[in-house]
Amino acid sequence: MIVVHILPSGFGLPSVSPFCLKLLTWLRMAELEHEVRVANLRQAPRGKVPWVELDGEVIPDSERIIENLTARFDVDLDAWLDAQQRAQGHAIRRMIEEHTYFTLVWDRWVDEDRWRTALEPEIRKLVPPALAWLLPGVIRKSVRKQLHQQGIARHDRATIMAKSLADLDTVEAALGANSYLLGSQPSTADASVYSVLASMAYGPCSPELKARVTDSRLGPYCQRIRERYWARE
Ligand SMILES: N[C@@H](CCC(=O)N[C@@H](CS)C(=O)NCC(=O)O)C(=O)O
Repeated sequence: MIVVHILPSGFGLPSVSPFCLKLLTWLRMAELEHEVRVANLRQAPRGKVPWVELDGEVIPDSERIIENLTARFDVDLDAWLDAQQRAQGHAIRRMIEEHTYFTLVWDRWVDEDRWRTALEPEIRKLVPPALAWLLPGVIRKSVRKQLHQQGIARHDRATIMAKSLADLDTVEAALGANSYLLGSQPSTADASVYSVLASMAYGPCSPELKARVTDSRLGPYCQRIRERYWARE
């Protein structure tokens, strides 16, 4: 059995972590049975979620996990793609995971509105009650530091929003009139794109980013994936 270690559900999402939502969505796309466990981050093999255990092996990193499971269970969601589609999927996935994701994290953790109305109250629920006055602020400080090191937090809010919106414009243009990112069927790139777009559309998010997803072709795209894979949630 594949055992998946993830951050818990929250904000109306199956996991508060986009990378966990990506993996969970991919597992549903691939129809692979799995058991979900709420992770203890101190046990995370690379200090990050998600990770999986399979036949005594511990595999970190959503991309490595998907490559590994694809080979092991012979379920290649991308078998129908030609080389050009693969390249497009890869480029968009990297943009979403290595850039758009960080604008979302900034929006959740640093923007005062989101912090006060959504993040701090949610984290208070997840930490031991005796430390609820302390831990949210400590975790926020550590996330701010990570975002500064990554680079995104060195910009002002307007610049971060513009950068995020430019990525969403790119995803919408790439999607065109397709049902899924690369055509009429889902592929691995959809799991990744969905995880960040759904986090914006259904979770706490700046109004301008949320509207950019919900009030465009990206809105029905998210709904299509949600209805197909998450209707039984
Ligand atoms: N490249 C990794 C990224 C995973 C990642 O950044 N996970 C975040 C949650 S969305 C995390 O574990 N953050 C905790 C931390 O950095 O302390 C993957 O694809 O799994």
